[in-house]
Amino acid sequence: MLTLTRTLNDLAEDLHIRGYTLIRAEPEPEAMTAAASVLGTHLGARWMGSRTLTAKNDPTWLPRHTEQLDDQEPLRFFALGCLIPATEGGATCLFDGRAAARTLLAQQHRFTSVRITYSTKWRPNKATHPLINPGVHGPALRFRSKLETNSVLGLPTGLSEDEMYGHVESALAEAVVLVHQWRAGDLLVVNNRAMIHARQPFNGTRRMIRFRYDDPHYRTVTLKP
Ligand SMILES: O=C(O)CCC(=O)C(=O)O
Ligand SMILES: [Fe+2]
Repeated sequence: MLTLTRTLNDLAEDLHIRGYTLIRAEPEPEAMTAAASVLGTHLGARWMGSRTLTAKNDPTWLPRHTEQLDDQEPLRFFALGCLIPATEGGATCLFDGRAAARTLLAQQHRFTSVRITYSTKWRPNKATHPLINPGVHGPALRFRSKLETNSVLGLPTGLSEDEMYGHVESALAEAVVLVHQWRAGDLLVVNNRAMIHARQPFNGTRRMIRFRYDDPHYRTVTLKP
């Protein structure tokens, strides 16, 4: 029989296997927070840090990244909700970091020795992560595109830093799984240990709400089991 209603277990399975899931809610902060809370509780999260992000006319890409790489343990999950979509562009793109890791591991270079130290302009935290990390569903990338706040270690002989970035970016380009064009009310939940994300340039005002589960630096919503 065809079942059209999705259960919390279906959404959790999407996150673990596919790497992301999508919920539809009313496009206002209370409804989005309620939806993110129900799923977060089901996933075993204890709290969320919630923040509204409003921006206008950004002609640049937000570079491909794993969320919160300046921490030793990047978040397990985060969610992005759309309150007002951009008038043009502004899609959020997801890349499967497990597929990209497999592509890199099949190449002749020894990417397993590569590590990158990440910092940001916003706080003093700093952490070093192997490019390829073991995960519950096999090796997965932790990565942020080349920035001056990245510092690369452990390059194998014969591979320059720019060549390393080039190989990683092309492995990610092959592993794109979602170019999400936002509708008001979409809540996209992402497995941050499996996926890498980025955001297209956009025109118009774009208003989003972001939830980070178990963010050690920010707790605005306590989740009850
Ligand atoms: O706005 C988006 O689509 C992504 C935002 C994001 O990745 C971030 O704030 O870290
Ligand atoms: Fe992000």
